[in-house]
Amino acid sequence: MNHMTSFYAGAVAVAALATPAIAENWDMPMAYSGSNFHSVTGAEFAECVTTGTGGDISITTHPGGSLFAGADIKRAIQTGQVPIGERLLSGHQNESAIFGWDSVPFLVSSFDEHDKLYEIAKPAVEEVLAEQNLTLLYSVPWPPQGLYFRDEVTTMEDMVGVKFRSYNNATSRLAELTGMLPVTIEAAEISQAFATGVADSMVSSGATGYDRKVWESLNYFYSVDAWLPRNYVMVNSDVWADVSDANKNIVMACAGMAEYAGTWRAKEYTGFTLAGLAAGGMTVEPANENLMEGLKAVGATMTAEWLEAAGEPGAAIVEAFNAE
Ligand code: PCA
Repeated sequence: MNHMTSFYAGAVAVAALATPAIAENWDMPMAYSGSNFHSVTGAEFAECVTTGTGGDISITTHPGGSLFAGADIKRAIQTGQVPIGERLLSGHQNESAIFGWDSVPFLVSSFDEHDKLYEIAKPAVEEVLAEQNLTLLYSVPWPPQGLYFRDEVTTMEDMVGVKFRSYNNATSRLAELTGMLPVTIEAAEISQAFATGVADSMVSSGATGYDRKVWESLNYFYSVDAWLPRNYVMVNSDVWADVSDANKNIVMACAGMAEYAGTWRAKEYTGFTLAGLAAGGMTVEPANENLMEGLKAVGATMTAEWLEAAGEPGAAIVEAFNAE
């Protein structure tokens, strides 16, 4: 081999080493509207990963349930139909009661308490996710949950027979225990459901009511701060295992920033969206004492049921939280 050929061979070898892994495109389904703060945070996360990995991993978000409806997103990630996605995990409480830790009524009512509870619950959630071939990247809470109604509600009796939009087991159970009639509807579909009278009430954050302009159909929002559920951005664990260590570090750094920014937005958005509901013409006020008392009794039943379903790991979460 002359000098020229050996130089060339060497250069090819170096180039081969320097050649990045084949660029991957990750489609990321998200259930909530593009304008929702979770979707905005997800889009920033996607951009951070795409830029940070130099395009090795390029993420495209699909908000509003456009790629998969909310209820189908988790399975799509688990089965590798998509590598990554965002889901409200309490929507899968039937698979594991642990996923419902964030929908236990009145266990926490503020962001700070919720953060403490999350830190305690997180390892147990990650353990169940790992068994399901899922790796958690980041998670962001929704603002505290309040009650929406078309008609004024001042007593527990006023709720009996009202058609109620639910988004997970806990919300359906709340409806059953208050004598309402639950029907599960994705957030992306609620404007239509309220406009057509398929539902006349729901429990949700000011954020979701604001995003879906529910003042066009509903007239009352009662803040009860029942719980703060969370969205989770998860990656298929097989896909994750194939990501280089360098890129894993970048993805996790972007995830950390997204969790921080998303949580900050959730807090900021709470007051802003409640003011938006009022500006849209809704009566926005705290539930009266009588209603709170009735709801707390319902909450106590739901808490007992959750503890029963979640067994020892569930009890350990609540005990550790109460001991703080
Ligand atoms: N909005 C979502 C879940 C919790 C929330 O505040 C929804 O209503 O579907």
